[in-house]
Amino acid sequence: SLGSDSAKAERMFRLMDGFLKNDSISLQQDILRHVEYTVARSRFNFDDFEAYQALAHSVRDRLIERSHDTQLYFKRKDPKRVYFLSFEYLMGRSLSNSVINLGIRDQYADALSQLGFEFEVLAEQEGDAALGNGGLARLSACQMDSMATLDYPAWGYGLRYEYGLFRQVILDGFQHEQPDFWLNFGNPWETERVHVTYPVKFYGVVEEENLNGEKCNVWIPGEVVEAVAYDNPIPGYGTRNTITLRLWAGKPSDQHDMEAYNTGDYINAVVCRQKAENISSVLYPDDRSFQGKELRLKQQYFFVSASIQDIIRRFKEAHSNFDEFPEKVALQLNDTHPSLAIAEVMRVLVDKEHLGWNKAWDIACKIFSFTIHAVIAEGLEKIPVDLLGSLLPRHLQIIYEINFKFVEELKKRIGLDYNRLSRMSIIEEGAVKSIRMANLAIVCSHTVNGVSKVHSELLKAKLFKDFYELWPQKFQCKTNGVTQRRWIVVSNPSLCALISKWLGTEAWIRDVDLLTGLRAYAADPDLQQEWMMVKKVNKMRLAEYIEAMSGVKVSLDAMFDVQTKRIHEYKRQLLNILGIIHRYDCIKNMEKSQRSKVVPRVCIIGGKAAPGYEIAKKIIKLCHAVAEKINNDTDVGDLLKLHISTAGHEASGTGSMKFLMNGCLLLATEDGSTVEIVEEIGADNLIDDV
Ligand code: CR1
Repeated sequence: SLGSDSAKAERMFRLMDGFLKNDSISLQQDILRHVEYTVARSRFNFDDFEAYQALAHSVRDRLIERSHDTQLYFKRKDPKRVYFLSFEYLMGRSLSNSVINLGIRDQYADALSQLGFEFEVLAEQEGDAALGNGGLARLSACQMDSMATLDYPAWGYGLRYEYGLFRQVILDGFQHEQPDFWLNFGNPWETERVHVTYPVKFYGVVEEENLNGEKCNVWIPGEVVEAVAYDNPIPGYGTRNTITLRLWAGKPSDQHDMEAYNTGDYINAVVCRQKAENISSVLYPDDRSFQGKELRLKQQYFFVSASIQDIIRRFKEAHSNFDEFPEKVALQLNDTHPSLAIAEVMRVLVDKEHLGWNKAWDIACKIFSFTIHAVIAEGLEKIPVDLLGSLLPRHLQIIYEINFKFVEELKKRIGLDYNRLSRMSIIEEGAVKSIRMANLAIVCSHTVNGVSKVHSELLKAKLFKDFYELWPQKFQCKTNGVTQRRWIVVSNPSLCALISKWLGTEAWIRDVDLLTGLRAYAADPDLQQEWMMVKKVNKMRLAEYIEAMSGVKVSLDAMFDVQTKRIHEYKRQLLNILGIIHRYDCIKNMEKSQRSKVVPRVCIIGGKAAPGYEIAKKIIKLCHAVAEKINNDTDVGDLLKLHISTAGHEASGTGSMKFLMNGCLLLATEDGSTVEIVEEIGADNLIDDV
């Protein structure tokens, strides 16, 4: 036993090295042990992939150790915990990130080379965990890294999709989607917690019962699915703090088909059990258009219900009174996707814990905060009342009740302004009566934030003006960021080495503001030369990749002009292509003698289109058609119909930050987070006119 006082626990946590040693011999032994016993290959005969698996398992051991210590530490300290609820996480690969954050990258590289392997080569064996669509999902991943690094007592909750974002295959210039069964070769990073499971209910009816003279609602479900936890450790950089991303998967429940077994329909009962797993099987690939699909709603409730049960279980282990709940629990809603959590918390507190409506609502209003990532009203989720009522009958009642009380209160504040009342109502009347999830989230949350200054102002002035006028204190701005650990240290090791050398410290890896220290050397010709070398070598790597992928040879002396992000009309890939066509035309019409003055360019456009988004798919085809024309330089083609979207639709944008921190120039409009970026880098580093 470590004793009970928290100071002792803290000391243990700081000093404890764990059982595993990180010297070269210990690492080699650990890797070989995993080759032999985990991967079950002979330690005298294994290939790169098996070596990667063993390596990953040895890293995982170290993560697990830290994660145990972290949990023990926080259990004893009992701080307020932050729970980040997100429907999507784009974690990508874990190996390099983990060993860098653990501070044992070099030790591993050395150990592997003693065994005749190269770290970089094995790292390439890892697949991507692509459990998300784009910016929102990568932001979740960056936030987990930051919370771990800043020693937060944080948890991330989400869904363990079996199929991540579809793989893009291009045939004849057209995008085709293929399933991303990322778990095919196993996932060494996760731990299945067979004992951390919760029943999640669907359908059925609500009945009123009498409990000690009080009326109380009992939900009798029509279907029960079990949620099982898969834990993914997230190590902080330069700290032992290792937090957990807990992802839920669907599992058949013993409760729901006993009936079928009893009536003898054995085969059907087994088939039915299998269906439960479908809940978490596939990620929806549309990042902005909302469709009222039942499966998606089921997924949302499934992960929300399991997470809330888990959070309340943890709270109750240490507390007997819900008065303390708001001091111990903060729930961050990442967009509207998890906002059913509000109704679920109310249901648990009212129907199961019997706190009474007012007390439950008071607690709910103290624990939730809400991040909005959308710019336009069409991007906001609306759930048809009929759909919600059939899938989650009790939640519909609760949302009606929340709305009734809210509208009554509102009438007292603003009078009988029916237009405004109907705009602010959580329920939207109309052809399809539906629940406005953003309104629900705003009504209950103590803070609401946009993701850049422009966006946050827009929320106050347009999208949620009525709410801002009612509750100005709720509205905040939290400009997005990306972690330099992923986007410089992992992705650009030579730039990382350069920065650390010139700053004389690695402290910038924790504290990104220290990068401004480089300004003092910006004019130093030695730094400039080293910087150019780093860029050149990276360009060579990219050129090799382009040739391997597409067969196109590109010049290293050309300027690389890159736009990589989801394909959307508002992101203006079309404008980019038209610009390319224009430049092509100019070159064609130029005197031969003038051509030497043109800066050669390699234009690179990358991104996936949602499978049902026709125009985005046509943009992909256009890209390929233009590329084929230009790369083979025949005559300039047909007339074009065009649609150029306007600025003002990007809530923040995070891709540009990743390029920027790797020394790229930015060609952008002062929209979204570009405004804050310019504040940091100076207007002279923004090109908004070419
Ligand atoms: C926004 O479009 C922003 C990210 C992260 C996106 C983008 O501008 O940088 O969120 N929204 O905040 C989104 O993916 C589903 O909505």
